[in-house]
Formats: sequence, C-alpha cells, structure tokens
Amino acid sequence: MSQDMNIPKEQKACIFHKKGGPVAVETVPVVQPSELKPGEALVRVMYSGVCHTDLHAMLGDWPVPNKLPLIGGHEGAGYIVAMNDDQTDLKVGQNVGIKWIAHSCNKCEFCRQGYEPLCKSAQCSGYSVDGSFQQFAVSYTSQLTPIPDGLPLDDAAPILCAGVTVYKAIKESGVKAGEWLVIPGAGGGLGHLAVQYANSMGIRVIAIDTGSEKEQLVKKLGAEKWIDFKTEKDIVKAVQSAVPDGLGPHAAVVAAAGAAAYEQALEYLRPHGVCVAVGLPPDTDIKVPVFWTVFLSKRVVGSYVGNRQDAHEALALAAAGKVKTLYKTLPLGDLPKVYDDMHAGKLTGRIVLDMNK
Ligand code: 8ID
Ligand code: ZN
Repeated sequence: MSQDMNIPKEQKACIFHKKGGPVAVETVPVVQPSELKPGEALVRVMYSGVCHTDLHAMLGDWPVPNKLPLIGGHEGAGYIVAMNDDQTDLKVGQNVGIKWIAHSCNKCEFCRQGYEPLCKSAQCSGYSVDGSFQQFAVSYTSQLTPIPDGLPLDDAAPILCAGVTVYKAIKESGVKAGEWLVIPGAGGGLGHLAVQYANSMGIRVIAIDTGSEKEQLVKKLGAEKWIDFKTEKDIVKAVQSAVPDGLGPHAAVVAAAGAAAYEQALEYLRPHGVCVAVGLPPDTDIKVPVFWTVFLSKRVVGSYVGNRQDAHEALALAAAGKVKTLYKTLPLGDLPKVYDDMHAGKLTGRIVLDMNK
C-alpha cells in the first residue's frame, strides 16, 4: 500500500471521557510535527488490534488508574510521518508498531536487565498516554517497534501486545520441547497466538476455552487436547489425564480474562510445575495451599508483556510465517460493539480495527 505523508489538522479517534464509557468516535486535533517534543514521533496508524486490556481500561476495573479522557489501543501498526529525534535509527516512512510499553528510560536497573515494563518511568499506550485507536498517534522513539519488511500491517498489529505477551510468558515458563503446556483462554486474542508460539517451540498444548468455534480454531492451530471449561465438570482431572503419564502438565500460561481460570491452575500442574499469570481479571487472588506448594515444589510467576527484544523476536516469527494472527477486520467506529462481544466472551481470535474505515 502506498504511503500518504500528508498530515491533516484533524482526525478520527475513538475516545472515552469517564470510567465505564461510553466510547465513541470523535474528531480531534492532530499533533503537528512542530509540536512534537524531543524523543516523540508521529505515527500514521493504519490498523489497531483490540486487546481485552483496552476493555479493562474503559471499565476502570484495575487498581492502577488510567488517563482520562483516553484514546485507548496498544496494538497499533502504521508508519512514521514525523519525528523530533536526530539520535534514533528510526526513519520517517518506516513501518512501526505502537505496543503497550510506549516509553521507558532505558537506563535504570530494570531497563538494563531487559525488564523495561518494570521501569519507574514507563508509559503505557492507551492507558497512561493516548494510544492507537486514532489515525495519527504520538509515540516515543525509545519504544516504537520496527515492523519487519514483508509482514502486512494488519497481520502485525495483534503481535504487538497479544503475540509479544504470550511469547514472553512461554519463555518465562521455562517449558521445553516435548513438555506439556496448558493454555486457559486458548481461543482468545492472546491464547490463539500462545498455541502457535508453543507449537513453534515443540511444546505440546492442552487448550482450555469454550464453544465449538474456539475448539476448531485451536485444534487447527496445533493444540493436541481440548477442554471446554463450561461443560467439563472436573477440570483438574481432565487436564491431568490429558497428559499421557497422568502427572499433569509442566506449565500453565493463563491467558484467560476470567478469574475461574486461576482456581484450578496450581492444582493440575505436575510437581515442580509453574503457573504463569498473564490474564488480568479484576479483584482476583491466586490462593495456594502452602503445604502442597512446598511439598510439590510448585511455582507461580507473573509475566507482564515483553521487552523490545521480545517484540523483535515475536514479530520475526510472525514474518517467517510460524505464527499467524486469526482476525476479523472492522471499522474504527465498531469499537463499542467489539467491547460488548468481548465482554460476553463471543470473540474468537482477535479483532483488528481499520483506521481508514
Ligand atoms: O502483560 C500481560 N500480562 C497482558 C497483556 C495483554 C493482555 C495481559 N493481558 C490480559 C488482558 O487484560 C485480559 O485480562 O490477558 C487477558 C486476556 O486478554 P485477551 O486475549 O485480549 O482477551 P480475549 O480475547 O477476550 O480472550 C480471553 C479468553 O478467555 C476465555 C474466553 O472465552 C476468551 O476466549 N476464558 C474466560 I473469560 N474464562 C475462562 C476460563 N475459566 C476462559 N478460558 C478458560 N477458562
Ligand atoms: Zn494488550
């Protein structure tokens, strides 16, 4: 697609003004190149994936307050139309992604160790700063992600949060080729990519979600076992017996947005298994019996998106065709309906919004 470098004075954006919404399309000003602060870039957003985190932000159901009014979105794919930075390797015209971590200092201990999401000065796209549900987004050269040549922008968009997050979470689990991984939430945006990243690493997958559409999708993507959490009466037993030796899986990457997915995760893991917490249902505790946690050496870890290198690797695997996002493309103005369907658990894979429609 040819690039339009024209920068208008006004644009379309999906915005909400108060906790709980409503979210609607409005005409808002475009930040002009002369107004960019040092380290900022203006990105012409072409597509943006819709993550369940965007819905959490609109509902205001997390213990960290977001900016208001807010333009959400953190799976933005487009190209740079202007920059105020002469130190960066990024170029005007380059395809880039706007991911959740919009900015980090890249100097503190966490940044130095590659834990940029933990940086005290981290900014989050579509949460603490306006994100990608707009046609022209201001972002930061410190964290903009180059999109590899040959990867279409709409295919790339969901990799920028969903893909990076699950790719990192699987790495954090330490699960190896030939071992078994459970993915609760496997049919959702994060989950269906987790099935594929796991597969590409030789990891065997037990998928948990609900409904025949999600079942067919995850099986097609390489999950060997399927458990429907709405119809299965004994999830612990079903997961453990899905692994041929009956000892349970080596790890779980919980990619579900519902609290129930965390209830059984520690129980069905095999001794020394690890539960990687990724999904962020509000007001949810992970309760574990100390005795069995010690006696069976089970582990729980949190995994929060990924760093620039994780984003680079996750996109490279997508560009190589190892991982493919399954998505439906809708106009920007359909976001309220997308949130309704997401809330009702009706979405399989991802929704990608087209900023030009
Ligand atoms: O950095 C992070 N840790 C991070 C990054 C991005 C997203 C965390 N998240 C969080 C989101 O905020 C959200 O809480 O991960 C969660 C999943 O995001 P998503 O993949 O964007 O949501 P989705 O597309 O709605 O998919 C969720 C799936 O979970 C299933 C649903 O059926 C849906 O397919 N699910 C639910 I809700 N309860 C379940 C359960 N008990 C379940 N699947 C299995 N068991
Ligand atoms: Zn996200």
